[in-house]
Amino acid sequence: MSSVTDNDDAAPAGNASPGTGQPPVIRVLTLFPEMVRAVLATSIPGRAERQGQVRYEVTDIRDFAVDKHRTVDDTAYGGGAGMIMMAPPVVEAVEKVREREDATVILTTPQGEKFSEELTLDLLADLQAKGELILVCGRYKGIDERARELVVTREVSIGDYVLSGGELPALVVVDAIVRRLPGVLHDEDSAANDSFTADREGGLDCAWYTKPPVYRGLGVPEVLMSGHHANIETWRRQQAVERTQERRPDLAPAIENAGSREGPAEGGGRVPRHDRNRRTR
Ligand code: 6GU
Repeated sequence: MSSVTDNDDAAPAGNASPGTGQPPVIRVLTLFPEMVRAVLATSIPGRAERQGQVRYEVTDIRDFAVDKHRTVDDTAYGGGAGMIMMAPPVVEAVEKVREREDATVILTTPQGEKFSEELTLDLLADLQAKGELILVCGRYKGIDERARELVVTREVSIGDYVLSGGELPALVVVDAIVRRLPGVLHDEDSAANDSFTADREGGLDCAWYTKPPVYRGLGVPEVLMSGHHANIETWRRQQAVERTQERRPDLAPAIENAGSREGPAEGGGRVPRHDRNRRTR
């Protein structure tokens, strides 16, 4: 196991584990450690570790195989296609890396509870309270049920489709949590009004524009060029509400009244859809 970034010169920055002065640790157990390390060393998750706001420990489950061939999976008792992750390497690995008996141990599996903003904040609070969070990357066919019984405390899925392994889901979960640690995001990463946040009433974000002012004949909504901050804010809120109602009516109840607090802004109106490939429903 090892940290994924060189953080020798990093000072702990306000995200210390309770009582230790050390940043909280996220431990990822996987059969593909290089894949996991590469992603966690990149972009905001990598910067967070280099800044001393979190630490990652990636463990190769194969190191805990119990035979000389380093076997970690086998066929299912009772028959059927597909390999099952054996219980011993998973259980031994978790017990070896776990620092707290009560650490949350998440297994990524299509049979888990669906990942969400709410679960992100729940796991963030857990990481901050315990200073430790453990993710076990499952395999498609799954892991021996006894490993779940013995060491897994929570199972998470990132949606109703099947992936080849639990590594990408684990990385999704880690990214979502780490970007919410205090101080990890800078102003330029501005996230207060991201989709699903309180600022967006749990709905989607609005459309955004930057230079150039005209691209291939397409302009920018006039209100955004007006310098009138109140009107811009109203337009953006209205836009976010319309977008949510159109694309995610399942989220719309959350923002039912959000758009009607103020009247429509001057120069407002819908953003035209420029995606020629989008099919109409
Ligand atoms: Cl957590 N694992 C796998 N293998 N596939 C998934 C998933 C997890 N979530 C959605 N699809």
